Amino acid sequence: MRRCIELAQQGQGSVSPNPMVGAVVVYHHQIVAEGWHQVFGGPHAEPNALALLPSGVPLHDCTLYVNLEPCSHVGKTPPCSRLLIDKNIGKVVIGSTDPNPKVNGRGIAMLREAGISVETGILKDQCDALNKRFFTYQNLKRPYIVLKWACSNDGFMAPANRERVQISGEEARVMLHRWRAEEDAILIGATTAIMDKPLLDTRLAPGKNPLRVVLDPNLRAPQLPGDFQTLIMNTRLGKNEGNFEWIKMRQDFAVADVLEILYNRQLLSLMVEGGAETLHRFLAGGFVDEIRVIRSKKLRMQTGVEGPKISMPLIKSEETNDDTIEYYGKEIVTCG
Ligand code: AOF
Ligand code: ZN
Repeated sequence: MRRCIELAQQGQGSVSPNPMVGAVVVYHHQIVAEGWHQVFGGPHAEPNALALLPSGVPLHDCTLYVNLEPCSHVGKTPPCSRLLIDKNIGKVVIGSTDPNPKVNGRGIAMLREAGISVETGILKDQCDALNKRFFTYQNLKRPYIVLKWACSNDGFMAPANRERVQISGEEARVMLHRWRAEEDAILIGATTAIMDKPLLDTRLAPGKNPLRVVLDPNLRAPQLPGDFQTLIMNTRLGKNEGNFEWIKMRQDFAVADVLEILYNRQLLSLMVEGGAETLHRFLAGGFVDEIRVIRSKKLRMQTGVEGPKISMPLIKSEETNDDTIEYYGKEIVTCG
């Protein structure tokens, strides 16, 4: 199952809104074939693994391990459970059950009804953590939400005049770009868009650029630099111009309205990069799964815009040369 997780992770960044899935076939205690879901719309992990099975290996004497319940629905590909039944697999070992209402236990039931021995819940916590974004999206009908901010050693995000001050060091900036590549969307408020004019891209790390989302009810902010996909949530106009899309919202629209739009666009995850007011709105609504704080080791401000109070437990912290990276969450946030 650990190998399944490793394989699955190779789909990171190219399978969303699908989950990351890896599968291995074991014959006489040895892995004889492996596969993973590589790209959205492409074949699932199980057919990819079975396609590489060496000839002469009898599948009815093999066990297939997979970190997510094999699917039971006809989607972009035929159901994996059907394939495993037709190929006469000996046994199936599963990590997480699939919360997608099209599957949700039916894959396991199909296999069992066909007389196949099925074991479930193996390394379940790690398998659930691997697909925390997909699970949150399916179960809560909203993207998985990471709140992120950088602050001085004494907890200030910006000086009182809101001028841009470089808080985090080089290593933390590279880390942030890696984080961005892991999420489907990045969101900021109008004040941050006006004061920082951020690119919100991933130029310092490999990986795709996430969709950019700006909350700008009264269209106060100039257009963000860079020609990347961008949504501007506002109350004035709806229009499309190249990569930029203005979405007209009702007056006094709430965070929940924004999340509903992101959900309908099948965005599994969102990183909120500030500023303080936007972070507060997410926290006040309880729309948070994880918080990451980049805290400077040396910089002290004494006054300014304070970072939000955190009521989640500290899960771990990491040191870079200039900063301490604090991770807060409800549960285990790693899947290693
Ligand atoms: C599996 N194996 O490797 C994956 C599964 O649109 P489709 O047809 O690709 O189906 C997507 C759904 O299938 C996805 O939402 C999830 O429920 C399941 N993903 N299932 O048996 C896999 N990636
Ligand atoms: Zn499948």
